[in-house]
Amino acid sequence: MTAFALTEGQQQFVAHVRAVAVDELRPVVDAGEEGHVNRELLKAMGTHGLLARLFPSASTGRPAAAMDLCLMREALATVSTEAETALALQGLGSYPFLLSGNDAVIDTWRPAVVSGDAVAAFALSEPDAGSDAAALQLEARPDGDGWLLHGEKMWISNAPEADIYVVFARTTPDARARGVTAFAVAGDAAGLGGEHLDLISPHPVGRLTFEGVRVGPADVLGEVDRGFTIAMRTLDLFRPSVGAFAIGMAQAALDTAIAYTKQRKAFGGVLSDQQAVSHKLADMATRIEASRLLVYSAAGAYDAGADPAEITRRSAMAKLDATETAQFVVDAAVQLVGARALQRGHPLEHLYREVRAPRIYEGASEIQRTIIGRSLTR
Ligand code: COS
Repeated sequence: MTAFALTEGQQQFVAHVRAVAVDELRPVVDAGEEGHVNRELLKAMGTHGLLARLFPSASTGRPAAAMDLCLMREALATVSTEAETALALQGLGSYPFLLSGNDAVIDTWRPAVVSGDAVAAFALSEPDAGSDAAALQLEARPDGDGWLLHGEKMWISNAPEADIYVVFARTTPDARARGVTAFAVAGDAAGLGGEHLDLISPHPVGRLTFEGVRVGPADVLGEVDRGFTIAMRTLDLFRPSVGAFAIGMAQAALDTAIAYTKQRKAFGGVLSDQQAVSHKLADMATRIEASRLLVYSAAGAYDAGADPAEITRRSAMAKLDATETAQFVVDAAVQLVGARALQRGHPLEHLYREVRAPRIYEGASEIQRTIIGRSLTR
């Protein structure tokens, strides 16, 4: 039995993604407006084949490759969190269409999201329905053969700038998860409005308002009243990759802390000679490696078509462990580097703000524990 390792092909892919990120994407990130959708960045990802790698083919039965998604997110995160986030949001917004859209929806949107010409977004959360997603209230009122959407979505990544949204709306009142339908809504639909939200770490995120947005039967993804499952299956794929993002950030923080403590003179030697420092670095590295393996095993289970309950449990474990690990590692790195790390513009200052949100979005750590706990006692 050998230790787990990426295949040679995967290692080459990671090196390729890093090189693309350094040479091609970072300059486009720098030219963009912080906290807003960077369309040139998405197009560059399309040109360099990263989006196509995420959605390899509609004919595989699985419209996405989880391991490739995780490797890309981890590699991009070590270079540019902005590039990483742009890839991830495009994936999250597009996946429900590719998973459940009819042929017309897929034919219309797939080429544009893979080339990076269309920006996609996933609209589930509401002001009063975050962790309890089945409590969502955005109303789909029957209107002829379709519906009119009324209500609000909150903390929606890529909103209000996206070109295409998957919107989860209530088609049957008081039915919780069994009364939710997923709709495709174009960004320029009449009655759709929104505004940007300002977070501690700049992020393209916003609020959406729906005042009688018309959707018809052709816009339904999957089946009426069965949309909640589409949201959950989407999160099953993306949660391990949130873990991969977190691990990429944690690795970047560890690398920074190692480089600094190896050369920083103190107490007649360098900082890393201090046992308190070297043991802290050891804990950081060990926890990163453990989390990384959980992420890869969750992604591997998804790609291998494991039992759905196992995919869900591994996905929750990977996200929970990796995002909590990343918080610990980034905080520890700040502590080791000291006051310099607090200065605006220092890579650790950026990571310290950036690492916080993944413990909340796509299911807070508490929700991941609920999912894991239920799977153990079901
Ligand atoms: N895959 C497929 N179907 C799933 C599923 C999954 N992973 N998880 C749940 N479902 C289905 C269930 O099978 C059930 O279907 P039936 O009614 O047909 O039996 C339905 O969805 C409801 O499931 P459940 O009863 O478990 O729903 P709960 O309201 O108790 O809780 C949690 C579900 C807490 C897991 C869910 O609300 C959740 O993930 N919350 C966090 C939401 C989130 O991540 N928000 C962030 C938005 S994106 S930034």
